[in-house]
Amino acid sequence: MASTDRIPVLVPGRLHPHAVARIGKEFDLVALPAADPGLVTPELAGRVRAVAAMTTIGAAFIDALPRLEIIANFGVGYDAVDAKHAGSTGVMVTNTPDVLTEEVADTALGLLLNTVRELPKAEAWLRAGKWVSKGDYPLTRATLRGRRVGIFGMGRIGLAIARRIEAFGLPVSYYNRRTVEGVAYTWYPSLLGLAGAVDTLISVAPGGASTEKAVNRQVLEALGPNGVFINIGRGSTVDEDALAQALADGTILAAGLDVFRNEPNVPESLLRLENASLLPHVGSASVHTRTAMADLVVDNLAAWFASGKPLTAVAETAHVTAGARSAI
Ligand code: 8YV
Repeated sequence: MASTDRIPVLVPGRLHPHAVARIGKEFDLVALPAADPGLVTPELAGRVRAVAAMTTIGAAFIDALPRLEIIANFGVGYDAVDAKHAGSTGVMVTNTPDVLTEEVADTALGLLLNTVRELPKAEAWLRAGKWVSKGDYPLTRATLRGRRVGIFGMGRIGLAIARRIEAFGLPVSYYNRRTVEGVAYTWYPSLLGLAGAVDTLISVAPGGASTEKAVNRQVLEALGPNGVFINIGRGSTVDEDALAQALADGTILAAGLDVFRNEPNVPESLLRLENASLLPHVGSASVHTRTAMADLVVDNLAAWFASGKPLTAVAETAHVTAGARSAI
């Protein structure tokens, strides 16, 4: 196999240290403070062939790197990368599916339990000495028992969550634009239809224009006063103002959120709610899984430069072949 240690791989902004270390060993690592086309010198433009990133990669940045062949995104969600533009200019984009599926599904179930059974608040009660001074933690208003669960986004992670929900003894249905082959769970042709049929909605939906604020006032009203909303996908899929309002006025019972529109900033309207369980985007955040994601980022680069075929291309660039960029 030809050596790749002279292939310049640009890392704009922060990236997982294991990915940075491997890129430094296996490629010619080029660090840039941010993915800003204004920072691309003619020297960089003339030689960078790959980008490895967990930040926004816009069309202008892609265009500023005329020799760019591949963008390896750290994360299964790649809404921060303009993959459509990349695909149309012959640039491959890869993401990190599979290696995080079970971890994110585990977190989703933890968040659901935290939300419904108030476990973080019960622990805070104990730590504050209230078990001694005031007695038992109050019985939780909500329970998982008897719930019907709807999943918004039945992809790999959605399926892994559904399997866990089944093990908890609860029925599962889902909304996707199309039915998922080989999946026996009940499909609803609209998110509103799903929300009306269940009392627990788990969003695993990707970000982007097609899901922007999909979870809105109407959907929350359909979920109803016993409704629990969980978001492990992307904050952009939720109208956060409508959600905060629905939680405050009893339109729904509770919410558990791992993702937010403007991370790491969480709206004050959500922070002050007692019936919102909030996590700082930790869905995949274990040493084990983040290391596996970092490896997949670099393995995609290695596969691309060895064979012209990455391991996990995103749909928008599945057609891109090696040499496509220079042919455009
Ligand atoms: C990471 C994620 O937090 O994979 C994703 O899409 O949201 C998470 O696993 C994120 O990619 C880190 O930037």
